[in-house]
Amino acid sequence: MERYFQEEIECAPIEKIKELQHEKLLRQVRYVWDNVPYYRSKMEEKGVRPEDVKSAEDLCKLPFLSKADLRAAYPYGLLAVPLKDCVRIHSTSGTTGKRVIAFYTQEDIDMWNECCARAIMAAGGTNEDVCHIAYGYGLFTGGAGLDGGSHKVGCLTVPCSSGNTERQVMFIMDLKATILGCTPSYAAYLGESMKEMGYGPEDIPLKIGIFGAEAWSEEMRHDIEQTLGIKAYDIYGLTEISGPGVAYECSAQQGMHINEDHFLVEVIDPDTGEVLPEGSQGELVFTSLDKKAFPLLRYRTRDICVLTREKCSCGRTHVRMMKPKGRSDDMLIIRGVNVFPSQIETVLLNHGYAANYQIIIGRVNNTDTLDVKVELMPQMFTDSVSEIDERRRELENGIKNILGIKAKVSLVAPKSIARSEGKAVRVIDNRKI
Ligand code: DLL
Repeated sequence: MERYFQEEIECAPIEKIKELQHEKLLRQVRYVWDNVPYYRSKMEEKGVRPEDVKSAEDLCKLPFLSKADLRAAYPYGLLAVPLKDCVRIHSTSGTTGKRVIAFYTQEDIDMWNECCARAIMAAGGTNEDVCHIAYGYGLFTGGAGLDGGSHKVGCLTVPCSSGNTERQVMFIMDLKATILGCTPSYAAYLGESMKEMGYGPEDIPLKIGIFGAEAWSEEMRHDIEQTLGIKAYDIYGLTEISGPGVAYECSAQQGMHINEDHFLVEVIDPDTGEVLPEGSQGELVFTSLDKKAFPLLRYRTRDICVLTREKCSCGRTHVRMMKPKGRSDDMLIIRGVNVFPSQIETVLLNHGYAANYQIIIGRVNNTDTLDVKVELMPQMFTDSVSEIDERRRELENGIKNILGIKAKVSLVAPKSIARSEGKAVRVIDNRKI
């Protein structure tokens, strides 16, 4: 039985959603014009005023916002309400430059929590579940977002945050947790650790996983489901637009429904900025229709993705985004070839490895080098040099076939690549240093 948190809006006829988006968009453009001088001057530069936006089709007249704008406007430049109306901030895990800060009013938090509640119920969660949250709590939005959603659904919420795997396992087993929320890479690590502790899927009480915050493949989903004995669901979001729950998977697992009553989505050509027809692959751009404190219009996510409006068997009508293919700023150009780390990951998983690898890029004599360090699975571990050589060649050929360029693979002992408690760091690009 399909479960909904807000069935009426989740399953509303598309015409009704479009109508709602239309009303909200006009109101929001005026609101931003009146309250965010930074964006107002961007609009003035482009020669566009609020009255020029008469429908969603006019959205393309508005200027984009990017991470660079958020940095330039740091910390308060895009804030639309007096600071006293804000109740919280979250911040991105950016590694360079100033962090991006997003502000929330209580209303913004309530809306966000509802989005996460929709995700939990779409995955089958109810108020009888014990929801163990191992996303980081703190500046990262993962812990707080799922926590808020879990409260709305009425689950018993276990705010474990990330880290201390032994304690995580103890709580999951002792409190009979049925839902697990964390990054897919941490779920894989938890599964690996529980297996080592002697727990098989039949011993583990978990039923549902709600995993997101980073790209993960279908192969990885399958592996996690097997080790933990669960059904794993994808959830998408970004700090700038509110956090997890911008989009989520339902029982059909054919893409993630975007909460279109709150977020208007476009797909653009990342090079030209031109809006592409629905169904084309391009960069996702979001406009938040309800946010009060940090109301971004046309925010460029850098996530490359395809949308579909095909009818979904779950009954929801909101548009779905397929798994992001990668981020346009994650795309590596190696010897002139565009490479997404996910392509290399697919080769590894297809050959029976887990997603424990590192991609190291360097430059020797003006030529890019691509090294892929891959952990052997425990059952593959052997003293036989020829067997390891054979495995290595197999992977090198697999990568060559998919990317068209040669990589040097080295196979390393199980557990020798550092694990991440949050998002995995899989690429080391020494060319930038
Ligand atoms: O990662 C919010 C989140 C927390 C989503 C927990 C899901 C679960 P940021 O740290 O701002 O926010 O990172 C946002 O992460 O633009 C994507 O590139 C990537 N991302 C998030 N979810 C997914 C996903 C959170 N399900 C950036 N699949 C986004 C692939 C994802 N990439």
